Amino acid sequence: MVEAIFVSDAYFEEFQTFVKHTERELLLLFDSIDRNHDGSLDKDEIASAFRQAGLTVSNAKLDSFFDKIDTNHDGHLSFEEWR
Ligand SMILES: [Ca+2]
Ligand SMILES: [Ca+2]
Repeated sequence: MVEAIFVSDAYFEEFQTFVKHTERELLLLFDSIDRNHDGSLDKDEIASAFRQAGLTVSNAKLDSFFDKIDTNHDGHLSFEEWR
């Protein structure tokens, strides 16, 4: 990445803060969806998260959303897959 040479340290630090912040947000979101606190999200937890957000999602949509994130297809979303 040639452009990186011209990026100032200040900008880089800002970017790192942004990434860290985003990751924290993602973790908070992950934790709030992980109702049984087993460190992974199953389809029911995702479904109730959608419901809680006031979204009606069809089973087919939920399945394809889940499959997209569940890269190892074990039926659970780890934080690694989630982020
Ligand atoms: Ca869980
Ligand atoms: Ca998985």
